[in-house]
Amino acid sequence: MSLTIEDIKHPKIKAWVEECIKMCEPDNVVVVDGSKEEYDRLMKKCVDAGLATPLKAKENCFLFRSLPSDVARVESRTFISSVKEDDAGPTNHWIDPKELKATMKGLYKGCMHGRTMYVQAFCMGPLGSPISKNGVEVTDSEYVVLNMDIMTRAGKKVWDIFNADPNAEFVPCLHSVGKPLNNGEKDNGIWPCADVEHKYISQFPEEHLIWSYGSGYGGNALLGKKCFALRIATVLARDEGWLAEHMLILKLTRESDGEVKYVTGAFPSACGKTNLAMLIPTIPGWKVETIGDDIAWMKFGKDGRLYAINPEAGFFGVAPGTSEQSNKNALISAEKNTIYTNCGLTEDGDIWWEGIGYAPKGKEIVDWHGNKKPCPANDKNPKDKAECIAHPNARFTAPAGQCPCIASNWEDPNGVPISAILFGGRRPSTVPLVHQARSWNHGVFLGSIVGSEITAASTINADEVGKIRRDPFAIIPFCGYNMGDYFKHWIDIGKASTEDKLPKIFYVNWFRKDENNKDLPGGFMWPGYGDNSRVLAWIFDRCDGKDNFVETPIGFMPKEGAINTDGLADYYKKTLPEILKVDTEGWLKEVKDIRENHYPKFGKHLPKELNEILDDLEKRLKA
Ligand code: OXD
Ligand code: MN
Repeated sequence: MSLTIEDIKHPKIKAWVEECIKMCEPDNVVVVDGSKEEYDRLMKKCVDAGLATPLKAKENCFLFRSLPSDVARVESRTFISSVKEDDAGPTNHWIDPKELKATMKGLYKGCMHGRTMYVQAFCMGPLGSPISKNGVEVTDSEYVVLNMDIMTRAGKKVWDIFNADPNAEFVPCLHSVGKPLNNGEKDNGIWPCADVEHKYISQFPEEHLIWSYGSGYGGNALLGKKCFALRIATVLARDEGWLAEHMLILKLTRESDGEVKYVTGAFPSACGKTNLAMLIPTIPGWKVETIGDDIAWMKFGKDGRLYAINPEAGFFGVAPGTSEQSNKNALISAEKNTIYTNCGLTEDGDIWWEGIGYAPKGKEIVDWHGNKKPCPANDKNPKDKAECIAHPNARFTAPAGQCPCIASNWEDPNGVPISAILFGGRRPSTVPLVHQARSWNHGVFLGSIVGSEITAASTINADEVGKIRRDPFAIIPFCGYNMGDYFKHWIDIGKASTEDKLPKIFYVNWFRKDENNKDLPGGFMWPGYGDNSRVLAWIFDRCDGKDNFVETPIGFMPKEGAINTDGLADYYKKTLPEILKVDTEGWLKEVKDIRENHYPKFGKHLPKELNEILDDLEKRLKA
């Protein structure tokens, strides 16, 4: 039975929804119940409006195409609107909340004319978990409701929580695509959104409030994800003494004795976070299962250990590059009940993208703009990005429960105890395959220096090539407050427990290159993907304190023979010693870059502990 506004009993939610109705002036209001019947009805509405195409080749799967102006998160239009500018810090865009609210109220006024307003209650995290948090998204986009239905626990079960407790906390999330339909106008198959200069993705950290306007895409619009589970949650975590992180969570089992360890990992975009979370080990005797692929919320248990939950219920994965070889488990996860966005459409009604592992069948294919093109002969990226069949940020939204390697306890309300935290980026030089921090604070230092080297492929500015684009803790676009204070929060978390109970911290680098070695596929000195299990096995043993390491100036590293190389191609066996040694000269340059270019950005907010570790590292490298 569908819900109506009368079914909302929670006084604060009711009052806030009424305010939204008054401001946005929708034609109708629907309270989302989360039923299958409702999902099917909203999807049919999208199909009838020409916004979605059912995929003949995949059960209950649909393809959406957005406008070229609305294909990704828009960091330049994302605001941390704290009362004081200093609280947003040097890495966030800031507008005074009074000014931003006045501007956005002007845009919201009447913005839902001709549209239905959906009121969707959702829970981030397993229902009933003490770590989970609830929100309500008000939106005029069916696409958002459908995606949020996959990505969160949404609907009646969450309304029941609110109706049972009039004081239950919630994060209000207001969203509009910013495209009112006046005088009977229709979308007519055109993705609704506003011009870039009218897009606003706003977080008001003091009020734990989210206002998003003008974009219908991903992290801009599915407000439970980046806006709530990271930007607002980092603020909640700081204030309440826990961690909200841009991290995958995996379960690692040593099959010989069934011993299990849980590992989280933070990597900047395009470093294979989803692939690592769903890895298929190449070494026998090890099993990797997935708890989450993007976000981890970690809280201390009574035993002083950090316990993590995945606040999400689905994967919003990047499609291009996902293949049987790179991530078979992701492909299987998205075989049914999945929403695809900006992928190619084949003649037999299936999706296709560059890097899928095969050329499309048939003569013609429809690209992400909706134009017919001759089928490419292979799945390689064309030289000109404009020729791509799928947009490079094309996505699949798939229920996490469909993943063949989802851990049976992925929804444990108590979370899973974390033994290791990994950091990493794309570093073609200097940073070895793996090294372990000497202490929690040293680990915080490693998190604070995460970054990827800028390559000719990622910039049009030749002067930038070779420089490091730092993305500390891979959370720069998602931290809801001053990053210097965020570092301090991590240092404080270390003080709340003891080193033996805290997770061990590691820095990994799958991306060392030697362009001159023609044996190496792509010039990469390490195969990555399933072979990363070799490094995970070493990390597992390190967490048990096994004598498998040597001390070096940069931390603990595998001693000779400690990384399992059985079955590894000879050319990788040959390059392994090179990526397992300390490049003293490279690290001294790193120290200089951190001291001169990176840390000064955080001014007085940078905790002194990080400068001390930096000085200590330099001393050790020069000793
Ligand atoms: C994502 C991102 O979409 O990190 O997960 O941008
Ligand atoms: Mn992410």
